[in-house]
Amino acid sequence: MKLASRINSILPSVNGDILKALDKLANVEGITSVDLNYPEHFEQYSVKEIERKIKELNLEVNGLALRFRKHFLNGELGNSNQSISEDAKTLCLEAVDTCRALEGKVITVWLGFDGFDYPFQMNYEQTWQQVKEYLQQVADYAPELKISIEYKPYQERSYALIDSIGTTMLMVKEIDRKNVGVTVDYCHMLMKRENPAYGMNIAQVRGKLFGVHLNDGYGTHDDGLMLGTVSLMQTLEFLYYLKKEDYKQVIYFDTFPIREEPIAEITQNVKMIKQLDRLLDNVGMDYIQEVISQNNAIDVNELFLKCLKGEEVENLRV
Ligand SMILES: [Mn+2]
Repeated sequence: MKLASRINSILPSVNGDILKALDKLANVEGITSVDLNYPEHFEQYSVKEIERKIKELNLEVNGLALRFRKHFLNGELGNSNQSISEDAKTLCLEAVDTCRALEGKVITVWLGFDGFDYPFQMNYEQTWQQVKEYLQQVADYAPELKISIEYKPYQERSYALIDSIGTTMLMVKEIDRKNVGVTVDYCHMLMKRENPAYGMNIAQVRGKLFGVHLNDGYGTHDDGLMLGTVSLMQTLEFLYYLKKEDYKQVIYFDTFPIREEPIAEITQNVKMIKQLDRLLDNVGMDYIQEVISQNNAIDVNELFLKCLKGEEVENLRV
């Protein structure tokens, strides 16, 4: 199982020093991979220095995630000011170059500012086409990399342009490039009132699942809580489908420890995912498949009870 975690969780505890944050992250047992934000994580040290540190720590670079700052407040690739949307594309291409230098595989694009707050504010179709064409250009610039769209229904904007598994898959289909797919974020799915396993499975079975962000929350906000702590059964179902389809890519803990000691928090996420993975084995993948094939809520409830049985949980040690 390849696991990564949010570096920004650690940064405040190391005076914002990215190399020290990587040191700490690598010390967490079970963490194998790293996702860096572009450009924010490349402001203190050169790419070479970061690369050297990552190699020294024996971590694998999964990829880079774009972080668009204030310049893009009114939109990134979809900005109606063409000089700003061109800047957004340039930032994407720079991220591609940096990702190549670090031998990463995935560029994650979350367009947090491409959206609208008012009726009559956005030209929907024009913006859609513009974003589509820019993403095609980014994909064609980086045919050996995966370009993955991470959607979120709202926040930063009241409505995002790409807001759900449905609009993301439509965008991916219209972009029509093999190397463009989806990153699903569990909390974002809850915010859209998607059932995470279902939404993820839509992308997964079509070969378009390029990234998974796990966390938990109550559905209204991007709470970024430790995984499995609120919606345990939905998390278990999500992990069941990842396992069933033999997901081999990185799982990234996108959680926000604000009051918690970050390393302890990341450690809990690792422990939880390993425990839930063993629980699936213990309950039995075939048995779960059999329950699903019955399409019967009573059988499903029996499955829950089986998951809760003490003696089985007792056998589960990380
Ligand atoms: Mn995320």
